[in-house]
Amino acid sequence: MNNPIDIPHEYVTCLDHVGIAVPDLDAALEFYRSAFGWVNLHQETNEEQGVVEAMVGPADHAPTAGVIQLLAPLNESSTIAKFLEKKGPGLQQMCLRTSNMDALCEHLRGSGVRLLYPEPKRGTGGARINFVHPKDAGGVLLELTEPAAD
Ligand code: MC0
Repeated sequence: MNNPIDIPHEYVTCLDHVGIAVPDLDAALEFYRSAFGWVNLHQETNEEQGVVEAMVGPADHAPTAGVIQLLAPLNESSTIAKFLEKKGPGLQQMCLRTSNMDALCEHLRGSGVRLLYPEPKRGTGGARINFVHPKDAGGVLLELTEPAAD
């Protein structure tokens, strides 16, 4: 890939999470609890994204260890409702964490990679998020997240 500005490896710090579309959040939480002993680390509703989400992992998970994000639709027009209708439950996205969203987005756009939003939107815990179009990321919906400072 063309690399017009001198970044990115130090700005992309870890795999933040993989996102799984689920029709029933409680049932999915129970599966990860009973199968693996993983717990609900964080749950919130994101109206703009049309989801109820739960981050699931080991109770003592390290801050840079990737977790699983369970995504249930908030309503019928939700992206997740459409995904469930078209593809059924399963892996919907993978998310990389960045320490500099603006520089990363500039780099990607400069490389011809399509981002879904002109400006980052609000994600989990007040993070700034954007997405690489799946057609430009090998068929994977690739989320980028810059966690909130606190
Ligand atoms: C669609 N495609 C996918 C895909 N969704 N490929 C891989 N993974 C996915 N999740 C493929 C389709 O199969 C199709 O390929 C092509 O992309 C275009 O699909 P489409 O049917 O025209 O488009 P839509 O309407 O399905 O929209 C796809 C798009 C949408 C990625 C634009 O899902 C979107 O805006 N996603 C970003 C927001 C989001 O996912 N929010 C929920 C998570 P073919 O070959 O058939 O042409 S919220 C979240 O994650 C927040 C809370 C957070 O973590 O902080």
